[in-house]
Amino acid sequence: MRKEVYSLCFMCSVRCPIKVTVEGNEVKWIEGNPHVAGMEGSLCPRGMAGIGLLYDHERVQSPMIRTGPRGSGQWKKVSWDEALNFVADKLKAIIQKYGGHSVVLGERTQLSTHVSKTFLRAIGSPNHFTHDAICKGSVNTAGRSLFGYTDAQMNFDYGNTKHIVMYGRNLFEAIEVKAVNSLMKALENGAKLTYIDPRVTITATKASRYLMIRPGTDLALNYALMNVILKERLFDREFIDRWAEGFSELESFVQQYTPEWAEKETGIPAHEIVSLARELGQDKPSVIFHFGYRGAHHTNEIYFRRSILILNALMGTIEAKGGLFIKKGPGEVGGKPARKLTEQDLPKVEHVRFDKVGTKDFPLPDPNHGVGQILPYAILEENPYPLKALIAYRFDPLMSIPDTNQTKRALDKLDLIVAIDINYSDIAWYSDVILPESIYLERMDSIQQANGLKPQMFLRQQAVPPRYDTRPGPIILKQIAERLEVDKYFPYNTMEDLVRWQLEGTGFSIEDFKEKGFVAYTDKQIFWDRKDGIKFKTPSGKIEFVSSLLENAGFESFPAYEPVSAPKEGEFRLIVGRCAQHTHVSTQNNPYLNEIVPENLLWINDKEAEKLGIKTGDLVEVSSEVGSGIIKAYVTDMIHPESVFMLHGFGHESKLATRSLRKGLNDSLLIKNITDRIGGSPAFHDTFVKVKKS
Ligand SMILES: Nc1nc2c(c(=O)[nH]1)N[C@H]1C(S)=C(S)[C@@H](COP(=O)(O)OP(=O)(O)OC[C@H]3O[C@@H](n4cnc5c(=O)[nH]c(N)nc54)[C@H](O)[C@@H]3O)O[C@H]1N2
Ligand SMILES: Nc1nc2c(c(=O)[nH]1)N[C@H]1C(S)=C(S)[C@@H](COP(=O)(O)OP(=O)(O)OC[C@H]3O[C@@H](n4cnc5c(=O)[nH]c(N)nc54)[C@H](O)[C@@H]3O)O[C@H]1N2
Ligand code: SF4
Ligand SMILES: [Mo]
Repeated sequence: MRKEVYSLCFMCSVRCPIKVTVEGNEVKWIEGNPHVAGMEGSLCPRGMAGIGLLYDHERVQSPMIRTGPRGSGQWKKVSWDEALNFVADKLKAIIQKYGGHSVVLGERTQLSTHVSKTFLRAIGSPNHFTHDAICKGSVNTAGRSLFGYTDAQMNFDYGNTKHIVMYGRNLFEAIEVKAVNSLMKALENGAKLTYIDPRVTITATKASRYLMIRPGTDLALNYALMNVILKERLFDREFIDRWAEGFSELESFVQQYTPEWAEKETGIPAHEIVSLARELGQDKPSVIFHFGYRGAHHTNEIYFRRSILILNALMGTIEAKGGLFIKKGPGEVGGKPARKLTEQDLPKVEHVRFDKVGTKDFPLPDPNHGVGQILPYAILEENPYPLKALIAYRFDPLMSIPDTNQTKRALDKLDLIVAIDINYSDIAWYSDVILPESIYLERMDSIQQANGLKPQMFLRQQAVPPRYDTRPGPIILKQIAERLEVDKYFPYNTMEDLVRWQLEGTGFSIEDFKEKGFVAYTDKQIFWDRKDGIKFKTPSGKIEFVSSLLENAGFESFPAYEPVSAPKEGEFRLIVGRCAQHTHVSTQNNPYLNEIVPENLLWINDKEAEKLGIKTGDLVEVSSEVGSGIIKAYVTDMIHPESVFMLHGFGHESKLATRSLRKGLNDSLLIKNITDRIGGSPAFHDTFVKVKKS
């Protein structure tokens, strides 16, 4: 029998709504949910490769317990009872001896993150962290410092924009399907795209203006744009008068940063900066300066992300058609959101977090997410206290935290590593126990509260039964909790029970999701009134150019610009990023995606390559202060001479993932683990490397 199941893709975290065609227990086809505006049936390459994941015999098929040394690949296949008892017994002993706070759980934020947070609170640990800071911590902090909202609480009206500026936001390769479709439509209708990157990406090829910036100098460009915008009075005066605090401080600060000054720093001609500012002045307020995620990642990234948001404010884009909007929740229309387990009366935890977020040592990053890249330091230095167990849940610290060698040394100190994964990832390979989760097509998940211009809820509905001996994450965690006798916080036996519990009081039922996969609280788009209705969540209720968040913590709102150092002779600034065919470190072993992009290459500028005698296809050795490795070179004039580039996520070491084993090079082997101590992001692009023919 053929049926259609509406669900949510999870080949990456964007969670596009999908329609899955099922015959018997087989998935025959997956496409974008046609009922959802912006999806138009489309999916990205990874979304299509979900079928490859479902039928992949190289994913983890049953719980496994390691029998040889860590990383030796000696495993015993065990029953769920055996695996769960093993984990619970170890955790019990660790908690008894070192306290609940010695247990850390790190995960990529997902729909059931409320369950893992509850699990940690139940065992008395403050040490839950997500990927958020590692991905974009400083964007989050910048948003809170200016508007009182995190980046996750804002979005862009791509479809109606007249001009979008993206700083290394390589949207047409680092994909969100709805955003891509909407922006393509806007471009077809005449919108402009200004794209800034030291490297010519696919997005650069679709741009109306591409600026090959000197790596790391975007902040200088933005200060010069502000300089012109203020001097030539190109900003939205009415909006600024009504909503901004600290305008005069900003104005006097940027006076020194002229386009001529910025030309020397960025390599972008002064006249280009002036004409860009003037064009944006004409197109405002239907303008977007995308806050981005992974473009320029440096130790002062907080100020770069703030500068992007300040430009949005100056052009009055907030709550304008074709600009930046704050996501609206069900409360806007008198509705109630789905419940979360964390809303229960959970035990208080007394210890500070392992990363010290929320203390005066690290006051500003978002305590809802923590700062994951601090983990290796916390373990190695036993500061603030010894950590003994790590549960890695859909997160691979070995590849996703910079400096793999250091992370490995830290993991070696732990008494227990548990991986809740679907693949033989490098962390699964290095763990003591693997608890395999059913993949997204095989499980129901917690409700997705989708705030936006129209608040909605989506449901990941199970399309087919699990092919192998796997379970949904919230069931796995509940079953460990039972063994630790803290299961009273988990009022469900099945995923359906959990979802029904979440929906209580919302006025919606699980059956309401059958037809289209989502429910809407309203069918009208909600924009707030730009004259009087914007609810900024800063202490002043305004946009804080001079930020109380920063200043109260002892940081300046406008520190003087520090010039970006050029690499020494024979060195390059390493920059990294994504391609359309892979998700981070997850999909390199996918049978379809591996066939299309099997390995990463080192992009190197043609003139620099010539000096080093390097040709495309040559094997080269790349080395930094913290590691080195071999990779094939790709010689091109499409990259700035100061930088070399490689895709993130390759160079896997797990031998049970045979297609991706040792293909390409792991960027985390080379990148130093240093952090923007104000915003929380790792400084991914602050490592210099030497390159030579191997
Ligand atoms: N296909 C695919 N799509 C994804 C993901 C995925 O893994 N695969 N992941 C999702 C996630 S979690 C994220 S965070 C986003 C990431 O989205 P993006 O941040 O758009 O993605 P990256 O590929 O990391 O792009 C970084 C770009 O910044 C450029 N860059 C490096 N240094 C500088 C600089 O100094 N200035 C400027 N202006 N640019 C610089 C790099 O050359 C690179 O092109 O993508 C999301 N979408
Ligand atoms: N060196 C370097 N480090 C980076 C980046 C970089 O560019 N370079 N990018 C950063 C960014 S932007 C991000 S967002 C993070 C992402 O960091 P991660 O979350 O670590 O990366 P992912 O590839 O999304 O997924 C990690 C693990 O989840 C598993 N997985 C996939 N689906 C499921 C599932 O349904 N259930 C379970 N239990 N497991 C699943 C995969 O097999 C993989 O082992 O990495 C950051 N770290
Ligand atoms: S962007 Fe692609 S992989 Fe990510 S959820 Fe959407 S379709 Fe799936
Ligand atoms: Mo990310």
